[in-house]
Amino acid sequence: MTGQVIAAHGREYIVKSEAGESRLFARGRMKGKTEILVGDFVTFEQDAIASVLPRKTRFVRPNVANVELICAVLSPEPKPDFLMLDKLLASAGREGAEVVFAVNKNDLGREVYRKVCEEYGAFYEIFSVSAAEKDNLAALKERLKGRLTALAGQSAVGKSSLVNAMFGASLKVGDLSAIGRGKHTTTASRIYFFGDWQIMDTPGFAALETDMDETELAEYYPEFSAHSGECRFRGCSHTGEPGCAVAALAESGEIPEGRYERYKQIYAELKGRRKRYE
Ligand SMILES: Nc1nc2c(ncn2[C@@H]2O[C@H](COP(=O)(O)OP(=O)(O)OP(=O)(O)O)[C@@H](O)[C@H]2O)c(=O)[nH]1
Ligand SMILES: [Mg+2]
Ligand SMILES: [Zn+2]
Repeated sequence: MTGQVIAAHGREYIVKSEAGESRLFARGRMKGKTEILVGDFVTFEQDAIASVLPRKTRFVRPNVANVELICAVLSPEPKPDFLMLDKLLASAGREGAEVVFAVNKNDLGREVYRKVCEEYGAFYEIFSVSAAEKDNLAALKERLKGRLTALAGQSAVGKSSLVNAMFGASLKVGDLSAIGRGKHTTTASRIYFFGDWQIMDTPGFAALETDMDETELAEYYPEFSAHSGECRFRGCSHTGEPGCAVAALAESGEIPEGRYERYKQIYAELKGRRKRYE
């Protein structure tokens, strides 16, 4: 039998298949020691998972498989962490997953939405929504239809609240006192099925890991890739070489300066990490 892992609790997995939902265990000697992730398609016999089928995509934070669309959720409170967001976008680019933005809590103001539109609007679709006031949710919901979609973003931006408001679900939502204390309300990723929708609610994350090589990073910046042939040196890393077209466009404001500054920061982080492990 084949099914999809919709939740994991330690060594126990909930797998959805034609037979409904089953509680399964990882077989002691599963071939190739593959980790089993939420989103994985697996084969199973009786109560044991026998193998993990090849993945379309794989993310490290959230640690999930086969997500095709990421809905990056942001809010005015807690304030966006753009460095984390850019890492998420780079990971999505690398995995070939699509991204849309949901700037939630627009009942608290729209400055964040405006800033996000300025920096990301040229390449990403951005929805201004409110889970609390059910504002603009129909448009967002329509966009998420038909493929495995993960809501991702910092803790307390309202990921679970959005699932509840869009689908009439009753996932656990944090109280306001949790904001800023680093408390996670959702503690594990899980897939929910609502008719044509497959929605994965994920815990907020505090850091983003990726095994990306720094030399790939620029490929996942749509605003850079059109210009990378214009740099003086082939294989320009866009981190300070003379005659760098990307740096010049950041200087003139054609490429958002924040995006460029964070690019250099992420580049340095990836490079430092690789050096340490070599
Ligand atoms: N004002 C306002 N508050 C909201 C809105 N959506 C969610 N909240 C509040 O934000 C807080 C966090 O909401 P959650 O849905 O638990 O956030 P989360 O992103 O799922 O958080 P984690 O599960 O910890 O990752 C709760 O107090 C919600 O009531 C909104 O549209 N407007
Ligand atoms: Mg949550
Ligand atoms: Zn360059």
